[in-house]
Amino acid sequence: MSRQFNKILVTAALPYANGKIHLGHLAGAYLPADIYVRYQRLLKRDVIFICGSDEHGVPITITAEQEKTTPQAIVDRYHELNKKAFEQFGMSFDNYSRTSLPLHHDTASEFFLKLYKAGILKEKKEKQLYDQKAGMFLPDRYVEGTCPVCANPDARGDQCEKCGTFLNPIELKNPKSKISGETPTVKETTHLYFPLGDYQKKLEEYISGADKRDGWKENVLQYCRSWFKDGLQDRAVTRDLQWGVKVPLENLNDKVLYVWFDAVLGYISSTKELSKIKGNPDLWKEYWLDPSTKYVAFIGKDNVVFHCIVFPAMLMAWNEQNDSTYILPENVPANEFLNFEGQKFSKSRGWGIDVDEFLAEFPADALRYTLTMNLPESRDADFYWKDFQARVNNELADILGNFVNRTVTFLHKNFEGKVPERGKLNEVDEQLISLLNSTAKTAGGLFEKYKLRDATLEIMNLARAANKYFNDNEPWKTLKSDRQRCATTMNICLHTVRALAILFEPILPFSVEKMWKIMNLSGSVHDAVWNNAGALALQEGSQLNQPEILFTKIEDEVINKHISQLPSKQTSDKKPLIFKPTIAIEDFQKIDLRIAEVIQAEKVQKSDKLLKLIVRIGSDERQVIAGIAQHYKPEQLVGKRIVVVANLAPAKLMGQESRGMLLAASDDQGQLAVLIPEKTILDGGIVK
Ligand code: B3M
Ligand code: ZN
Repeated sequence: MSRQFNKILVTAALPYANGKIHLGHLAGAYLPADIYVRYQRLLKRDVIFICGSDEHGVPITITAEQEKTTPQAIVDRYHELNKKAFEQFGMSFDNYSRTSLPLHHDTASEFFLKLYKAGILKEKKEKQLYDQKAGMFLPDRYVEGTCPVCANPDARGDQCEKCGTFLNPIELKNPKSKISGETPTVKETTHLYFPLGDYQKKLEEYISGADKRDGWKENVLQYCRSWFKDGLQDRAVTRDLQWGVKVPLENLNDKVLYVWFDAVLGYISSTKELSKIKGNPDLWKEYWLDPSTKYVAFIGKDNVVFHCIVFPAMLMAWNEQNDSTYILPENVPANEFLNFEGQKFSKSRGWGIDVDEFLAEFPADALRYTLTMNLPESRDADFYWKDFQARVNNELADILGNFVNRTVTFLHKNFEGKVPERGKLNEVDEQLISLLNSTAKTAGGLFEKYKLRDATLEIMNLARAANKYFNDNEPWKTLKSDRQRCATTMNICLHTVRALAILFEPILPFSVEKMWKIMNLSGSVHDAVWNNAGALALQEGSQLNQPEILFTKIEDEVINKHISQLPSKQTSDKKPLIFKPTIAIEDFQKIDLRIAEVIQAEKVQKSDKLLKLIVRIGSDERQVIAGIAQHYKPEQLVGKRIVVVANLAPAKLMGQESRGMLLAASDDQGQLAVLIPEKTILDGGIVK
């Protein structure tokens, strides 16, 4: 049973002000949120819609370094660009704030301090790589070096892509900072941790609560359950960076809050900003601190853990302090991903299209409709150019646009452009009128359950039914044979245009304004009443405006041009390989590759990656440590003849001597296979 709520608070994920919004972002979180909010407004519910730019985090500082500018300049640029793109797309945020504002910094500091003073945050020391030149600690993927396991020279700080081993940056050999190219040093640092594990039980109750389950998406629930199964761990909430919300503690004031810790609080500070703008600074409390408010957080699936686990736990921790109580998300209707022409959006590969670029060429409503009909509500979905063209031409133009146009044109031609008088209704008239009302009900129910695509299909089906009604009633014939019947038919057609304008408002906010204007109705369609969509409310005899084209069809050439401009799929399927510099045959001949027989194998204690092998190479027996424990059990290797680099300088791994290295092949799917000669070659045999 869902509860009764007085107010609705809707947030949409705060996009990083580090790049432009693309269609995938829109389909993931923003369009669904906007449709939902617009629908709630038409129901005359008290709803606020909150968003803003997420302006902290390492990627922003990296971009600034690359472009030789300041983080502030980067976020200023993208905040403006994204804000404008959202406006063009028709996003109806009540406030679009920024996390670099002092109001946000104050809000985040206050929140942090409350948890700190309550003794919730734990201090821990750890060793991290430090870039002297850049003056900063290096988060995992900002270090590269040689893999300690397979000697891949291009291993990333968090993982070696070659052998698949998960690494701690500290383990890398020859580490290099990706920022300065310098060799980092190891430095001890102190961070504060949020004890997420302490909240696991409460979070599990929260996620599985009966009233919460109603309407929660199965994919979101499953994601949470898998986190619970793995067990929640402490999470560092501070970072050694300059850019961000300064840690408000004297001994740690050279650090900032972890970007996710402050970003989720950005929803609260954005609401505070809105309250100030409205001249009622305490207004935000009526939403965030009132249990009769329903809070719905729209996000894409990659943000689930932060919204369903981390943020609720932070709010629970605050609420334990008993002076004010934040509401938790009542639902987090996260969408899956939208792909583009069958592949993931990728900036580096030029795959996909940014919103501003798209809207420079096509109207927002065409995009809104196409995305709505392809929302990745329960599984990944795709944007295809051909589908876009078909949706615009065959649905928006041929069904909706055509119905509005033929109705209004007919009235101008035959009824002086006035709302005709409605006479006695027949059964078919009654049927259409009842469909206006039932569509409002059905589609509304679907919007309420976040089934936005199905809701929109219902509304488009009403437009289909309206065209059929027009055809079946043949007003061009009754015009001569029974003018009163013709007037009645056209009166109902016009009421259907009105109903469609209201029902499509959440999806097509620009086009419905035109429809409203064509009908010469007073007020704004955005202030219409959803439950009134089917009412026979038009004033008979009132004057209509001239029709205008609602949707322009898209020509094949236009679409084909876009398709032909896509980077070729073959090359983009596989990322280009970068080979090492050419070497002379003499260089290769320095390597003494030999067949070796594995005579013993066991795991290296306290390591889940390393195996200790005793191999025989002719008369020589030696120990080789190999980072393959995640791919082979020791017993699978005993008796196998493998290939070993026999003249590699001895090395120590986890305190174990290794004389030589075995050869293995791996791919980017995480597969690894030890090389074994295709027929029996005795140990000691030369490989060349
Ligand atoms: N900026 C990540 C993203 O844009 C992050 C969301 C913050 S929501 C508080 O996907
Ligand atoms: Zn490796």
